[in-house]
Amino acid sequence: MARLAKLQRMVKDKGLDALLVTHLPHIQYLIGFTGSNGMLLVPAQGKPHFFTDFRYKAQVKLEVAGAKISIIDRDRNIPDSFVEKQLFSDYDHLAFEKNHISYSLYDFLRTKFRHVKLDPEIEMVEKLTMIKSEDEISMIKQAAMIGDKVFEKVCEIIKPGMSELDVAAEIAYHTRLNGGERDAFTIIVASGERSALPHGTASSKKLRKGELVTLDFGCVFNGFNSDMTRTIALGKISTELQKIYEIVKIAQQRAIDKLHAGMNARELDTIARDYITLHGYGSKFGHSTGHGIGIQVHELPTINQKGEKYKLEPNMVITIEPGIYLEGIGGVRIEDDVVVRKDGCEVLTTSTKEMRVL
Ligand SMILES: [Mn+2]
Repeated sequence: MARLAKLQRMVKDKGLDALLVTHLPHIQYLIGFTGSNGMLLVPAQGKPHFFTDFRYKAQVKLEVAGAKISIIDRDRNIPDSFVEKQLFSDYDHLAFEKNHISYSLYDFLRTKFRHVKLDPEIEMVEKLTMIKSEDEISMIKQAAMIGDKVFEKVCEIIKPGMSELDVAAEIAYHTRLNGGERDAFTIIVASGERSALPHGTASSKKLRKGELVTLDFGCVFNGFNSDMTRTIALGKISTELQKIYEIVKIAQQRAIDKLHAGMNARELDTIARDYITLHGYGSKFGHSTGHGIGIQVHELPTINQKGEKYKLEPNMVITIEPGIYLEGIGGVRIEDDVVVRKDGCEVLTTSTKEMRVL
């Protein structure tokens, strides 16, 4: 309820009549609904109104709190009911989630409610979710603990001859056994040359001795995500791969050591990036140092060179995940989830970052 009240205050402060929330993770965050179809109208004043369909008639009674509920019959759809109920008849300004609306819905609103000014909102619920409560942090912490257990287990299982898909299947299986509701995203298992692909989802390629294997995975626990990456070695690896491993490990640790509330996201990115650049691999680290994490795997703030506008505040949860990728050779990435604290940070991912040679 506190979340909805905060959002309603934001809607009011912006001089809007209401915000139409169409992004399902935002709807879950605001009222608890976990289904796959729904829209939530959050007015500046009065009770929020949630719309879904018949499939969720019983489920909403169990899940949804803080909103009036309308179940739409099978022959109609949610936007039609906005017209039938004349929902926006006394509105001047209706905001919508710019990054989470279909063109057809936008066009429908525009043509059916010509008297209403439609305001594209980019980062309204996003800003609300950026700062976590201690309860929310404990969910992410438990999701991260599941990740650590899965990593331990998978290290016992991994061996040359298995395919990347075999490893991904073990990660998914042990995630469930340890209480993860689902994978946070498509599991990345990238071995050998494929470890130079920052987002190399598992393939049928078989693992071989002398290769690095990057495992990047996460899970959802009570609606909150974790995200971790470890790169392991199968037997003896080349001197160059050992070298980039050490550089990434130190760059990642330096960012953790220097992180504290009050700095901005760009400064944090610079700490990891400068170390990698100093050692000659700046051009091989082509992605952000990290991102916010919570009800979604990727949230605000984004930790990169454009992050000056994001001051890091206590109780933000972010990832720190620098990497080096050498095309045709291999790559390394190491990622932890951390909570920004006043004088430093709390690292939620506890698996060792010393190179594991299996
Ligand atoms: Mn990540």
